[in-house]
Amino acid sequence: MTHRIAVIAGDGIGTEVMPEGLRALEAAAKRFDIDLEYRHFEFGNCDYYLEHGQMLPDDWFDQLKDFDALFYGAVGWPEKVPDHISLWGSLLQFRRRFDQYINLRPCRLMPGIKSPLADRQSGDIDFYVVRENTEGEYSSIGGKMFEGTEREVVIQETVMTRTGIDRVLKYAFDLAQTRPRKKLTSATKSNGISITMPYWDERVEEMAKKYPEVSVDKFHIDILTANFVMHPDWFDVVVGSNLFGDILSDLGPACTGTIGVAPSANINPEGTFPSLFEPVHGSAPDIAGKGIANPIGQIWSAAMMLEHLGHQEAGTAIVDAIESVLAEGDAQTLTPDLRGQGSTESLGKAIAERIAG
Ligand code: GGG
Repeated sequence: MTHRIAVIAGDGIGTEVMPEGLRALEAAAKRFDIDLEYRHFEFGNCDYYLEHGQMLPDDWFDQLKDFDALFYGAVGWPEKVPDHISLWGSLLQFRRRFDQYINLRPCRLMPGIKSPLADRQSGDIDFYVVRENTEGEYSSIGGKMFEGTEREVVIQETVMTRTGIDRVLKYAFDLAQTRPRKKLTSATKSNGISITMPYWDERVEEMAKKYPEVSVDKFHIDILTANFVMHPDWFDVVVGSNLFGDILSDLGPACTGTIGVAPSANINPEGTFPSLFEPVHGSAPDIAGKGIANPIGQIWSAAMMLEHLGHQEAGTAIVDAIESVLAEGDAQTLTPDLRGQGSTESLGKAIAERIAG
């Protein structure tokens, strides 16, 4: 069976880490005899916007909907296009139109990486952030009034639906149930945000009744972020709204030493539409073009994609290869965010060689 992968590198370091993601995929495909077919798309980046006045062509949905997965790099180049236009014009369209309502973001302290938190060893931090991915604070409902005057007003609504909350909670509880600790933490701010967040809490309580083996903690987002830094070992599966999940899934990897290693899967669990796999990091214009971006977030996302496509063994082999190269800690191979003097390519090649076995 051939898996058809749509490849969209996007902007900035997305174009630099993508070749290393593909190199890792190729190595895994060869070793495990997996048939992958790629098609590269030149849209979904800010240069495309400058040429066409939009991030995607009108028929993007039809062009992409029959692929088995989308492999994505990063989006955004604020000097060319305001960030909210590039994001809403590309990535958020994919998430919404392909109903990728789960954003799954593993957070693990890898061997050989020094956590900025004192006394943390590999194995101490190992949890998932499950982020609601199609509604919540990321809503396009709102508007402006009296623009350009002193009475200027801007309003943007948060949208939470019972369906939207229940389906992300179900995914998170199911995941927690498969984990040894069976622990779920829910992030809200129900004291200050007095309608949507208490509603989320109610849905958590309702869902928890179906999962008696899962222990449930609820935290307000402010103290939860503090606890990510002070007690990252407390967490197992953390579920939150679109915005809170986004923040937690940057903070979590930062606690593990570098956001450069963090992967993500934007999943349509029903398989009606393709799911999308991308590093958590953005396009990082400050280091783009230097060849020093860490490719591990992209490579680990490739592992998640293979697992999603049914190739668990190949996904595990990629993660093992990442861990082995990190544990070795060769400064000539590792990128500067890992305290090395290597490049995107040197790190990507080392991992691909290890995957090949
Ligand atoms: N590779 C992911 C990426 O480019 N992220 C840019 C970003 O700002 N994303 C916001 C989000 O995930 O909601």
